[in-house]
Amino acid sequence: MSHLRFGDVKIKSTYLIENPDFVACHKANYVQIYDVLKGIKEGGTFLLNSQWSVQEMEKQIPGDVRKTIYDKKLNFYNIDAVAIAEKIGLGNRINMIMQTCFFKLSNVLPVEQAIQLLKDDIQVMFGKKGDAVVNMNIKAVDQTLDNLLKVDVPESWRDAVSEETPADSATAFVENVMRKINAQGGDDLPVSAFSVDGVFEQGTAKYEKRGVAINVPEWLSENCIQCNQCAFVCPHAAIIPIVAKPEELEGAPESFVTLDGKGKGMEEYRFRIQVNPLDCQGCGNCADICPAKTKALVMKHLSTQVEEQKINHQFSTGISFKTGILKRETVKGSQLYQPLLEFSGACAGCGETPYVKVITQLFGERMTIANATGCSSIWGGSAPSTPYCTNADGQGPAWASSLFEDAAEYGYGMMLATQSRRKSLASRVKQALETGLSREVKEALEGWLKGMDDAQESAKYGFALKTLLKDVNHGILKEIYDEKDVFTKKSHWVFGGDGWAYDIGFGGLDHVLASGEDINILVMDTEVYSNTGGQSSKATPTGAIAKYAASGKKIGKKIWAG
Ligand SMILES: Cc1ncc(C[n+]2csc(CCOP(=O)(O)OP(=O)(O)O)c2C)c(N)n1
Repeated sequence: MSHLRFGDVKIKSTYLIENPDFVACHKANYVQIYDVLKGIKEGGTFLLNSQWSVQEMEKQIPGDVRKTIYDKKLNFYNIDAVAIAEKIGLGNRINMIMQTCFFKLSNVLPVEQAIQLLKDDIQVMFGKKGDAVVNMNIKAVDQTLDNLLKVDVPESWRDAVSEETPADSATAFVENVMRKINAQGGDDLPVSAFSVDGVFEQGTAKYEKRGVAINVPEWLSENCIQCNQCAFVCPHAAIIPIVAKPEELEGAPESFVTLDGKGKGMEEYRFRIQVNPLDCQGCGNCADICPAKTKALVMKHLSTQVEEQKINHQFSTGISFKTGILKRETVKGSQLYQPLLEFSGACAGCGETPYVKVITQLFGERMTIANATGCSSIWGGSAPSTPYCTNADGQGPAWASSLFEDAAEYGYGMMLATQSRRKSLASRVKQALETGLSREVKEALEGWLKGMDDAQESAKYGFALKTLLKDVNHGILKEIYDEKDVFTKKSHWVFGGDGWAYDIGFGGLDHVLASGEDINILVMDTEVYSNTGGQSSKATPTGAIAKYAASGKKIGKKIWAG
């Protein structure tokens, strides 16, 4: 029973389970992140999916969790479901195995009956995918119970204590809000913990370090051809090239192997591909794309990589991004720019995030984004953590989401607002140029006026003006300085999926395209409504079978002309 408070009224709710008899943790490292055993009943059952032996559990399961297992006399079971699934060919699909365990341990049905029902259900669920998939799932059910082990809880767990985790450099928001919400403690936060205007701190996904991948890439330096394609396709910015001057490598960990930079522009630099194992989701796209004759990336179990690469990744964050040495508009060169979309919680292998990531590498420091509802608004702005981040100068995409249907108009409004502010800025600059000015200020103002619609020129003269005018505290030059956030020409973007672009937001999109204004539109055409589970959109091709269009698509895909 829980109590929700509305002013002075207390409403009792009975729908939340606060004292479970049975808890299952399907991702081993969640025992380190969440209070998974909160409220579990004495003598209850705890099922863990892990590859740990009892000795390893001593190291991996936090002391307070081990003590709860001991104190509450829990029936503690472990199964290495991933090992079974991988052996059968199911990859990391462990749901049938975990369901079989649930029915064995929970006693809600006689286990034989439950297993038969599961197998019948497998036919219904996977029949369309063919016999091979059905048989693999049935095999998974059959191989479960022999591998389900009751853990003999050691006496020593009675006195187990959690080690203090060393504080990192996280901000107050991360400590006081984000971590609490992520640990399922959001209900306990007061309203005052949040900002009144709904603004969330940027770049906080990097503090999550979820470690959810089963396998992560290992870089084999000797095979690497330095093409950066692995980084280009990574949906999570969890693998990036490190380009360093030799002096930046002083104090590097021993395993921080680097190569001589290959190709024009790289002569003075050392090169390395750095994997960030705790933010990787294990999709394997990097290893698949690697074009080297003998692959330079191979997927290895997280536990074999994490210790060494965690430290190497940490070290790599101190090395600056080498912008300007390779062409920004190339696959290889773009990857030397900081992704301003890092470590989103998008699904492993997401096909949307790599496109957005590379756009942030090309334009991120001056971008605005109006985002339709859809997957991209979920991985782009899931409270409490935010993957859009800023560079070392504090510049990055300004992102907001209004509604599913109005993203185009919303972005158009952002563009018009900036355009009108810049127009008025230009007239102030003209006015100022008619007054007596120092030579430097005059040159900077003239340069800005001439180049205001050019990204590089407006940034260059804008930077000069910020320096020259920072101490001015009255008059027209102060008014100009106060508009410094629009000195640089913006890159305005509207993001959305095909459900937005072809169906629900099409009218606004058409209107904005017809305006001919300088606004960019990215349609992430996944050919279904991905975020709501796979309904067909007008972009779904004829005959395609989607989750919620089980009998296929009757009419053809809507095509954009021109
Ligand atoms: C007016 C309106 N209708 C329906 C929804 C529910 N809804 C949210 S996202 C979404 C699907 C988005 O699909 P798509 O635009 O293709 O983006 P994707 O998730 O595939 O990236 C729907 C139907 C909504 N938020 N607003």
